[in-house]
Amino acid sequence: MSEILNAISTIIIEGRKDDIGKLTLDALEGGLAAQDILNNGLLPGMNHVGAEFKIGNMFVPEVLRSARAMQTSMDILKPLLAEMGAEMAGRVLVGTVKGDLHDIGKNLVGMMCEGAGFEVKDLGKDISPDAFVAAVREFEPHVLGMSALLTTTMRTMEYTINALKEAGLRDRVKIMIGGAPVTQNYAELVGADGYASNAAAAAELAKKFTGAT
Ligand code: B12
Repeated sequence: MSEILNAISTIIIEGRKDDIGKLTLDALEGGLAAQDILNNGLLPGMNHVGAEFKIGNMFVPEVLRSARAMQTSMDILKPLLAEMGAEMAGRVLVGTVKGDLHDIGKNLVGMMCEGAGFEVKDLGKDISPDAFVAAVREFEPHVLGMSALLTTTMRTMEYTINALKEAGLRDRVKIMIGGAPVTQNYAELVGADGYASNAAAAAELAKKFTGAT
């Protein structure tokens, strides 16, 4: 890996948002392709962050810093990637269910999926089943991720899945769910395709669903 790609990975791991923009531009000016910067600079950095987070060596504020640095670089690269028709890993739609205002974990899931190369649309929080259905119809995601942090709102995941069934859209999207009260058993009970306990595992699950590696 070239020196500058190594430096980009390091800056992502260290979450240095103010330095990553200049380095990304330097790499482009030095002749590196946007796809190369994404695959061999940003993603290895973010993969490292995900792995460290999973084993408890990095914590939420650090992951958020890394994700923001990643976002800064992606803002520069995205138009170039789109121009070159670079293959994204797929589309992921995320949102926190109706009645629930907790969005920190959901934001992390979105950022980690973006870090894994997905195009992510974040609907925000307090999202009704109908709004999820409308967004699935419009955005046509490969994966829908629903988050709930309250035992009182987790039932809404089931209602949303039912609404997708009624709209005839259920089979067009893989559904993963998560949040503190959610479990693998619950995912099976409500007919989701999977559950992940943290953002890194969520990105891995999305990759598994779409066959991206
Ligand atoms: C921060 C917080 C708040 C903040 C939320 C700010 C925000 N912007 O999100 C505020 C202050 C607004 C808040 C409000 C309330 N809260 Co609150 N809150 C928390 C707290 C302390 C941390 C949650 C958090 O962000 N954790 C950090 C993130 C990174 O972890 P996470 O959300 O679990 O997400 C990870 C995984 O779960 C997973 N994941 C998450 N989403 C998804 C989605 C998918 C698809 C996948 C695959 C994975 C995944 O990956 C994430 C990253 O690794 C928890 C306590 C706790 N320890 O969880 C209580 C907690 C969730 N809140 C609780 C309560 C009761 C409330 C209130 C009702 C309090 C009140 N009386 O007003 C209100 C409800 C408001 C509402 N309608 O939603 C209770 C819930 C109890 C229950 N059994 O339902 C908790 C557990 C606290 C407690 N012990 O009592 N809260």
